[in-house]
Amino acid sequence: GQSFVWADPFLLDDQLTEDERMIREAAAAFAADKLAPRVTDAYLNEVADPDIFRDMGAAGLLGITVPEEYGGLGAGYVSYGVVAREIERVDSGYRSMMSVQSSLVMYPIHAYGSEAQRKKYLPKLASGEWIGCFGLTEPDAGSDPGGMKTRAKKTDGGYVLNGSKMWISNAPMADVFVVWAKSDAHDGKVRGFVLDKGMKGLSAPKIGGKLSLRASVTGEIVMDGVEVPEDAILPNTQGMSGPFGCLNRARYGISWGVMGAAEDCWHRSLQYGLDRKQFKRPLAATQLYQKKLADMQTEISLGLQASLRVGRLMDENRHAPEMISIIKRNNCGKALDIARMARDMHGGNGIQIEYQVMRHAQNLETVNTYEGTHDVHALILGRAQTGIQAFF
Ligand code: TGC
Ligand code: FAD
Repeated sequence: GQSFVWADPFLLDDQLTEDERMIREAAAAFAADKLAPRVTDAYLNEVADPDIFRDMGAAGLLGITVPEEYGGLGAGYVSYGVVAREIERVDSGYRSMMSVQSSLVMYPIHAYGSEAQRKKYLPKLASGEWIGCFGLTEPDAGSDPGGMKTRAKKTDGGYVLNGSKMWISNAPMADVFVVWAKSDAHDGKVRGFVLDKGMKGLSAPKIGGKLSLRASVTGEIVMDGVEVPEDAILPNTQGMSGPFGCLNRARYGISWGVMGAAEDCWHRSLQYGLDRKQFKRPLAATQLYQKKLADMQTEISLGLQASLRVGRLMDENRHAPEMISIIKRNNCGKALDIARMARDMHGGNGIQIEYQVMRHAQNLETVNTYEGTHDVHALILGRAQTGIQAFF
């Protein structure tokens, strides 16, 4: 037999390789040392610290799946997943900073870029010296990014870009902008471009007033006749499969990340229920409280197991986007439910920053929405079963 490990019911740790366990432990130590001490202040004051990229880079946490020759770790998708889980255990905004840099900026430059682009950008993105952002969403094109208005017009020496992107993580502090535009020279097909900070006509104003993901900065990208040279285009992708290929990786990482945030809520609720007495006994001695703890444990262990399975399939190149829709949708929805439940279980204290659970709940509202909303992933899965697209 095997005694039951309440915090790891299906012995997930046992299913990791030695290397994956080491990477997870390193990420957990980093999160506890470098991220946890910063998060309360960052969240309350809505400040994103660019030094976090340098710190993550020094700890080897940026571009986990990018080959070592470009500054990455050359590890697999399970390693990337366990890192996302440990970082998001502290804050979804910190995981956002990491996943945009790794999956949405380094991945496309590696997968779709020229050798010169890889050499120019990847090492500095891996070290965190440069910060990257990914511009797909626009004010009038969110769930339907194919409806984007940004245009690239061919000129003699390159392209001119016009348009604006909305809700872009890291944009106000970014050095490198991966943006997607319809190109007149390619029958209006979507192409990717890598822009550098300081280009004429390029700006990235911050979006203020967020009540969610306050430790991560979000902005617009405004492109007002930005002239880019020919070598700014990502040569090896055309059409929407380019940006979607990046989203697959980021969504997969999110499925692990949100389980980390949910675990933090679960463990805090358990401790709170053991410490807090009402009606002369601990809250944790009541049936309702225990049922909630059981629900949290169940959903988290099932969610992590599913993410691990998809990660293994990704490492074998046997994944389909719909698998990723299942785990992104389910794990985000379940994590949000768990965080809201944790807020409730903490009573009045649950609204205080020092108990942290409401911060997670607020963050998870965004995570349930970005990278394809909960309902958009349902429609992807509905289409895969029925053969009928129900988007419009
Ligand atoms: P559809 O007709 O389905 O496909 C168009 C083309 O794209 C290909 N494709 C994919 N390729 C790879 N992976 C996927 N997951 C793919 N999904 C589609 C498809 O094969 C086709 O290729 P081709 O060559 O035949 O043209 O496209 P559609 O326009 O009808 O799409 C519908 C829908 C809903 C699936 C899609 O638009 C969608 O996923 N919408 C959600 C948008 C979204 O997720 N935006 C995310 C923005 S980035 C972000 O939020 C970052 S936050 C990160 C952080 O801070 O952590
Ligand atoms: P909409 O598409 O307008 O959706 C509004 C509502 O309508 C949702 O409930 C949705 O599910 C529903 N809906 C939409 N279409 C349908 C349909 N066909 N049938 C039924 N219901 C439907 N984007 C980037 O490109 N890069 C980033 O780095 C980035 N970071 C982000 C950071 C934050 C903090 C936030 C909030 C967003 C970020 N996004 C980013 C944008 C994000 O991906 C979009 O917000 C998301 O895709 C949803 O688009 P939307 O906000 O326009 O909502």
